[in-house]
Amino acid sequence: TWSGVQQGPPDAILGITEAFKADSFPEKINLGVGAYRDDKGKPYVLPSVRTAEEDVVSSKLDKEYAGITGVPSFTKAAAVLAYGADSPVIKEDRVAITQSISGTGALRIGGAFMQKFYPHAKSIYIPSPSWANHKAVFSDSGLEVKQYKYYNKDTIGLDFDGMVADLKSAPANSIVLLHACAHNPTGIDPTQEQWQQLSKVMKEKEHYPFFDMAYQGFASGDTDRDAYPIRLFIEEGHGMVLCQSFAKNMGLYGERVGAFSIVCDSAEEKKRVDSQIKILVRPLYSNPPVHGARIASKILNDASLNKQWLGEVKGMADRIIEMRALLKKNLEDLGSKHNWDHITNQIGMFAYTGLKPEQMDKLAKEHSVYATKDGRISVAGITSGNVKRLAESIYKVTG
Ligand code: PLP
Ligand code: TYF
Repeated sequence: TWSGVQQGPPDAILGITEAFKADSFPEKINLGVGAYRDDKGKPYVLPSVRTAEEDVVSSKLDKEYAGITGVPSFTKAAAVLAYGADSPVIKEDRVAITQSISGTGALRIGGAFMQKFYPHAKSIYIPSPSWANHKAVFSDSGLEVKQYKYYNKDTIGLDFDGMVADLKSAPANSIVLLHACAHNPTGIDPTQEQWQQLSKVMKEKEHYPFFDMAYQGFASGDTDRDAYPIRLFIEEGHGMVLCQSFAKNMGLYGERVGAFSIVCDSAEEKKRVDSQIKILVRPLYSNPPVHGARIASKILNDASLNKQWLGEVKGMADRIIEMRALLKKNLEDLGSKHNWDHITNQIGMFAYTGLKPEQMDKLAKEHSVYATKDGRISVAGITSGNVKRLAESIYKVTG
């Protein structure tokens, strides 16, 4: 039956973990997948998550199904975290929101909703480059995926003029995917002034913002500051859809906790939109899992746990910033002639090193340092114990 099924390529990011596991060198370094590690290189379960989880378990709640849109105390708090407690969209009760299978599931519901209901041409523009899964998720949703300029390889920075020009030349009413903060893979975000300009261009062209916020808190260490573009666009009167992930900022990766929301014009419109989200979700997976959402709900709704969690998010962001500085310093101390300012200018979990695919190959083959071919390294995988050997390896392959 399946003799016609061709061998497919492995996931470009998750495949790296396989290569890493197969390497027997004891000092091997995995900078592939974007998952936070502590300074010992170990996965990190946030203490606030441990406490919330113990609380959830000891409450001995039943295991009944959640509603189609998930755990209400979670989604309500997730919306507040993103839009802000004082946001008019919260006060006027016009955000339709559903729990989702983490950020990816939110993107997939969003793709399906736009494909079914967006009244204009169903093209979505994503940045070049973007998270590799974006293209797959949106084309599987039946949207036409196009790209706008984002990265300037000469400056290893943002191609802001190219981005604006592409948004201006896209047909009016296009859907535009924007990384709210900590752009993956480049680690390069627009400044607040640039966001203001982007909002104006999007307004002029009547483009529809599709925000992906997978790293709220990871860029600056402050969840409110990282939500700046969301809140600015709301203030400027944009409608939007928003995908949230709690994989990174709560370290709930495998629990798959996320939310998808749509900002509507009124509470009445929200009700109608909400009914259609339910109709979309039902045949996809019926209803989402409850355990992770209960943990997240506890953290978001309990004042003292919330405060603790915000401190832990900042702790993760700060450790990453420290590793960026250490990597740059080690490269300079080795006498590298290259400019490594971008390592510390970039933000979030990833650094886009500017290394070529051949150099990345050498890093893996000759130095047992694993990361994606595009030169992206997950800074969260750097520790005070491996940064020196990492810098030496990068120095050797870049000269
Ligand atoms: N969006 C971006 C930009 C990401 O980097 C990721 C991966 O972490 C996701 C969405 C979704 O991740 P998850 O489905 O694990 O929440
Ligand atoms: O970019 C990353 O490394 C994260 C994690 O199919 C990830 O976003 C990578 C690939 C994938 C799922 C998650």
